[in-house]
Amino acid sequence: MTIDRAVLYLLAMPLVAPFRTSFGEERVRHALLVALEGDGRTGWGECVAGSGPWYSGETVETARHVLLDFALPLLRGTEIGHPREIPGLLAPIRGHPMAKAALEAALWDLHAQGEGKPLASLLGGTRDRVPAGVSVGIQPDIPTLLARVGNYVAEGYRRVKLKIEPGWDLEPVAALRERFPDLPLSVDANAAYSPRDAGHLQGLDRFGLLMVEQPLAYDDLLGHARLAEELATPICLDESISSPHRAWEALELGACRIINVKQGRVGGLSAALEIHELARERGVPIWCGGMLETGVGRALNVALASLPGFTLPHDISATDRYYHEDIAQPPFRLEDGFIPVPRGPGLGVEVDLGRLHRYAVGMWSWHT
Ligand code: OSB
Ligand code: MG
Repeated sequence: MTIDRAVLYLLAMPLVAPFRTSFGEERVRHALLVALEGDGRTGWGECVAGSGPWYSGETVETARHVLLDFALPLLRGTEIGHPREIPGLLAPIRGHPMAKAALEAALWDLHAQGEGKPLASLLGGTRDRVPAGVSVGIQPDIPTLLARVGNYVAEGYRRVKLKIEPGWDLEPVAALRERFPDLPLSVDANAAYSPRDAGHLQGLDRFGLLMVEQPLAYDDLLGHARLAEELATPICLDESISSPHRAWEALELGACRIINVKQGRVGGLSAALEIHELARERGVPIWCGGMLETGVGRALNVALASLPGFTLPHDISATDRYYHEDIAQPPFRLEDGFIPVPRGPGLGVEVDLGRLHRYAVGMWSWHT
């Protein structure tokens, strides 16, 4: 494969409902899409960076800058045999994992289309559907929370993850547990607590949660290892796992028992596959996280989640949980609490160019 042209699209996609986490509220998801043209085909990748540097240091604007001014020029005129070569080719760029991952993703789509195979089978996927969980933002009050979760449960979601922060933790979890005694339930703090909160977090132990996700700061592996000794609830790390090496360190330290895998956060699909291997060798359960992706990013997540080491329900929900109208077709739908893995070549979804242009608030073209 050689890349002839790249087009970057910045989309502003209105969410069906505001999504609030401990780091802020989002009403419109800004998504940076990468379209790579080569060998007469177009491959699509979605950058999972957000509009501000809250979840990670990257933003859609830093990603656009790094892609156009540094990453794409590194690939100029290069014959790429396989998308696994991308991390090596982009290695001169320090950091910016989400920007790099978007480029690698588009190359995987191009490669899979060229082979005429679904991305899932090229990655080594073994499932034809993946269990769907739903991530529930911080709600204005407990009745609203119970109503919202009640709807998701009725739709068939197999696990509910509640966003928590100081002031919105033990009470909403107790209310959910009381209303839904057998529901697989987890919580995600997005780094909102400090090591001094260990005693308070022990209050979560009586609710039989699957896990508590990222209670402490993104760069505090040792703090998580110490907290793990105080908690019965397993710790899952998200923000802290920025690479396969960091995953290894976290497991060696005992900082987590479960890993939330997001290919964007770890620098691409190749890195995500390495973490999958590591987790399998060690018998560590992993699952696929989400970043409110459009159907382009979700198609890739579904493909990744079809690998055998992904053993827990994912933050992969149906399209209508995020958007009234998605730029990718067909929408992802829940079937008995699962999302079917697309069967078509590449990502297995089509980008609707009319919708793409309707939601685009910026567009940049790059030529070799
Ligand atoms: O921490 O997992 C997170 C969304 C944006 C940023 C961080 C996170 C999330 C989610 C959404 O929880 C999960 C989804 O896409 O369904
Ligand atoms: Mg998280």
